[in-house]
Amino acid sequence: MPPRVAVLTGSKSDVPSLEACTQTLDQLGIAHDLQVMSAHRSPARVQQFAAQAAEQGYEVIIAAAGMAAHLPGVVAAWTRLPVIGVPIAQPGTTAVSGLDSLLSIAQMPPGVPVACMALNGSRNAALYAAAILALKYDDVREALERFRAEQSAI
Ligand code: RP5
Repeated sequence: MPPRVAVLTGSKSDVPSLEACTQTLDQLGIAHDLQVMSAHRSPARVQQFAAQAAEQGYEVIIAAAGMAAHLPGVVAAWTRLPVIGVPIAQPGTTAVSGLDSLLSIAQMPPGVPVACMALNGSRNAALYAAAILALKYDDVREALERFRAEQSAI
């Protein structure tokens, strides 16, 4: 099955913070792939990916980044697909405890929205992507309903 969700991240160093995201997508049976690209260090790659993402078959993009976290906003500028941003705060990498990445993602200007999750909230990014896909796909809706029922039973 071709990936429905692209999981992007600004650095290899962010990848451990995305394990909860990819595990949850796996748990829900949502095909996805993970790619590292940076709005600052590899801007041409970001543009190329985002501008072609819809025609490649992706339906939702999750973009995670830390510090001046411009990746989700730049991706959103190049695609009409819904973009879910995950601000990353790696221990010791940010002098302002992640407030930099949180505000960089939350404070998008009008016209180019990005859904902003909690700091390191990558599991919720997967669940939010699932909620979007559940509007269209019965298998995702059923998987999400099972997940919510199991969560309520605990
Ligand atoms: C951001 O800078 C990345 O998303 C990462 O969270 C942070 C540090 O990146 P590295 O210096 O570890 O590559 O762009």
